[in-house]
Amino acid sequence: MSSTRTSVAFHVSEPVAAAVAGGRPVVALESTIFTHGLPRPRNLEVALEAEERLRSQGILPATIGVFAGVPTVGLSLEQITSLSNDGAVKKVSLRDLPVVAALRLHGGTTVAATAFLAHRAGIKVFSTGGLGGVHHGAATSFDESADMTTLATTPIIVVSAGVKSILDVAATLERFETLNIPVIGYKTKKYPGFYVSDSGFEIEYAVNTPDEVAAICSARDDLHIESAILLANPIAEDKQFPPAELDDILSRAWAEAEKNGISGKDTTPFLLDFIQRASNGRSVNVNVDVYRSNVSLGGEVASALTR
Ligand code: PSU
Ligand code: MN
Repeated sequence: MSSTRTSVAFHVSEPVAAAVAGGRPVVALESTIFTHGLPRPRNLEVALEAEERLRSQGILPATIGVFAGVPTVGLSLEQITSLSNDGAVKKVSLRDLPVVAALRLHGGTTVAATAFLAHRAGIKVFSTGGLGGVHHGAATSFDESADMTTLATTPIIVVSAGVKSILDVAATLERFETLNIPVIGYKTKKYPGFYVSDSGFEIEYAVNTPDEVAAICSARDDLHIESAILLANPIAEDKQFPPAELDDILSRAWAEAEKNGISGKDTTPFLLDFIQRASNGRSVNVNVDVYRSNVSLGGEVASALTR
């Protein structure tokens, strides 16, 4: 009575599979950013604009998420639209993938789950906004993002604007070091702080061209090193969120999270939402600018990798 298992663990769209097989440039995009990170209806606009931006650079976008239980690399326009409008969609990190798959749920994939699926599909570059990292108070709460541990074992390039100052940036950089995850600044040795161009922490290396990033990637692969390469791309100073104002909003955000007993996977969305409301939506504009720039740079790196 044995039945053959015809189901595959995940679905790669036809165009993405063809581009990967043909060595053409593809950039992976996550879905938590539009399911849990940005307010409606802006979330959908941003998700679609990111895809369009890549297409105009001659790069194939592969937005990744879980649709009706199917981890999907290369969500369709309809699928992205429906995930953007669905309030019940789960925030899916790597540990959640088998659960939402079996229960046939919708999910927005975090950096961890997206990187995992992108790599499995053969994609080499992934652009996001900000990475998860070590939360303040992690020494007692143990709240550090699975983004970090997953990236330690996932050989991909991740373009981000660093980690938000909602996190403990110093502790996060220490963890990247422990986990053998290199952090490379794009045209800077100042680690960016997502909303702000400088988090106040120095990193060791800077590169000035996508070709240098591609060379680092090849060297990693030649060495069979399995960790991700983090390319940190700062927002331009004239577009950043006013740093002093951000500090003030952040202290209120932490206090509010504590007061409301927010923990676990709810913490990051709660803090982001607080910042959006406290800044009257201005943080969203910065968030979108940061993301646009990371998407474009991801496209340039993906092109460099095909040269
Ligand atoms: N940073 C952002 N916006 C986001 C996230 C991070 O600027 O939407 C999301 C990403 O998907 C990231 C996740 O992987 O939050 C991290 O959540 P946690 O801290 O629960 O691991
Ligand atoms: Mn967490």
